[in-house]
Amino acid sequence: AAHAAPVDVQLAGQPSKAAQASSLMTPTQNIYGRSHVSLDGRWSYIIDPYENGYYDYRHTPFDQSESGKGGFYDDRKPKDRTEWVEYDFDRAPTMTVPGDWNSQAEKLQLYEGTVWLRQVFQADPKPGKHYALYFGAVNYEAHVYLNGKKLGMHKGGFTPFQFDVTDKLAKGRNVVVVKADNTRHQDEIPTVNTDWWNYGGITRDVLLAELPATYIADYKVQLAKGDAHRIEGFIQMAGEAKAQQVTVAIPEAGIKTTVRTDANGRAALSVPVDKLVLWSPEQPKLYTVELSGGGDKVVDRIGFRTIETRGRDILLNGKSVFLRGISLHEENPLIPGRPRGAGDMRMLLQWAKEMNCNYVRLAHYPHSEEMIRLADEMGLMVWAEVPVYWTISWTNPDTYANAHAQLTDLVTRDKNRASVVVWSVGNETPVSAPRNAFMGNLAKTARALDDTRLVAAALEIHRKGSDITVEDPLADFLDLASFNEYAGWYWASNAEMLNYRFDVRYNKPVVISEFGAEALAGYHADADTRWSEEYQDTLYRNQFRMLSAIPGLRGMTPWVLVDFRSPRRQHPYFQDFWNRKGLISNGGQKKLAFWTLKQYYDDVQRRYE
Ligand code: GCB
Repeated sequence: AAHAAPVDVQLAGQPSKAAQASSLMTPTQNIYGRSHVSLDGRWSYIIDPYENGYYDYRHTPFDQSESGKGGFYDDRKPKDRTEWVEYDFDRAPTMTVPGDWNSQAEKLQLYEGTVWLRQVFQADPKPGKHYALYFGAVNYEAHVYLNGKKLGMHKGGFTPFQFDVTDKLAKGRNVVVVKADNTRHQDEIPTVNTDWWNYGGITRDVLLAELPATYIADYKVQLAKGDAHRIEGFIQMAGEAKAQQVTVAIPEAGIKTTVRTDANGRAALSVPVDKLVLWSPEQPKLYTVELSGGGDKVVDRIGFRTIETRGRDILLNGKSVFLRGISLHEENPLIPGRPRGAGDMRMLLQWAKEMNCNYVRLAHYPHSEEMIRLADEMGLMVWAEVPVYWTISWTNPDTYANAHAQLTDLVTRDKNRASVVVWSVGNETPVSAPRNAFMGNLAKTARALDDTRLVAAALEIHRKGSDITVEDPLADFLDLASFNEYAGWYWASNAEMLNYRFDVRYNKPVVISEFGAEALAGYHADADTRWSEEYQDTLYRNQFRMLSAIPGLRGMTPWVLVDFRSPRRQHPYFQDFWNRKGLISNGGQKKLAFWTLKQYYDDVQRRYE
């Protein structure tokens, strides 16, 4: 024990106060619209594969010891030249936040494990204000410390979380340390097996927000389900005096209404409206919405539209619409890595617009809030999804609770975004009784949280002879018949696929959530040669022929906008860790099928006008 770090005695099974305490709070709605400073920039980091900064040499967490001391979150310096300290953030390398770590150091490209990140910032907390430390996303498990004290832990790589730091901020110098761990586990969401890169780190913005003593914590301001003449929603106040008069104003539309929140800070909102210019891809109208009350004021940009299904039709603002979509990952292939700002995201969405899309599937996890706000602005409808993907631990109640929390956080964050028209509760999950219960509950949850949007999941197909069917009890809970089908790629070839036909028996709109083929940009051959642009292009043409025969076809999101990184893609020449199903290469080069899909969408658009 001669070289053990100083630890305190801890009684077995009794976590200290430090370990129990958590300042986690529900993220504030529209955090970007609140007074804040950004803690983005260069953060110092320490790679810690053995979690040496978290556990002592007996593998007891330092923060479960009485003093809570000894971990790297102490950001310790030797007091003098005699003292022993084996880490030093000041001499450690730095990386950009927001940004995944894999793309920022060679040592980290394939790394899965713990990295410590530290930022130093100045603060001047004022009495009577609330302070919140907000993280847009950390993949996957984050332990956050402020000035050596633990604020709490959060799991889930794609949803925001926030800590109340009102009594914890120091005047002057503050140190925030994050232990980010992207290790995959079977019982987590997502689980161990995915077809995308497990980018680790602080992948979205970090903000310190200042809020008044009483403040508007959350609100929903949207059209009522299927009713273009009524705004419905709620206001949620938090802080000292929660019962308040709150005014909601949309000056441009001549709307102003006042509600009274109850002792819990809650008020329902219901306002008749007429003559609103409705949001649509053709005219993505956003209104300035002002909420004020209790000494707080917040301004948002909100669009208003209705989305419904009727039989096999999808109605946007009461009019039949075809979802001309494309699937995409939240990855900038040019880095390659997670987008580091709105410019990266705009590039991706602009590519979709160039293909004449009016819709995107943001697969397979919640993309950043900025992405959704851009979709609002650029006029793209959105399918938003939680990473309930493939073989989840369906019978583990903790796993369900985690999926439920991620879905709740997604809906909570994006409920005011007109662009979001579909909540997806998962992708390609194998039918079984426990899975049906798990995902059925998620679908009910999505609907209970927000009944103004469609609820869907990407289902799987079955083949019987030459018939392709979709038989999934989960469909009863869903608004769309959506499924992934890899005709021409994982089964059958270009030459064979037209011998099959779809037999989709649901009286629901059919929106194909995926099809596709891999092609290495610039590799040219005939339409029967795998990996060639011609193969991919012909597969798209064949797909259009097959799919056009489905009576209820109302949209599609082929897989995928851009080549993306995946550890599962190991062909040394054609793939080299890239899934090549992109219509655009990782270098930004458009493949033949890009133009073919655009052509198809141009034709569809003409038919729907
Ligand atoms: C799928 C998955 C997607 C994969 C894709 C593929 O069905 O939903 O995540 O990347 O197939 O390329 O195999």
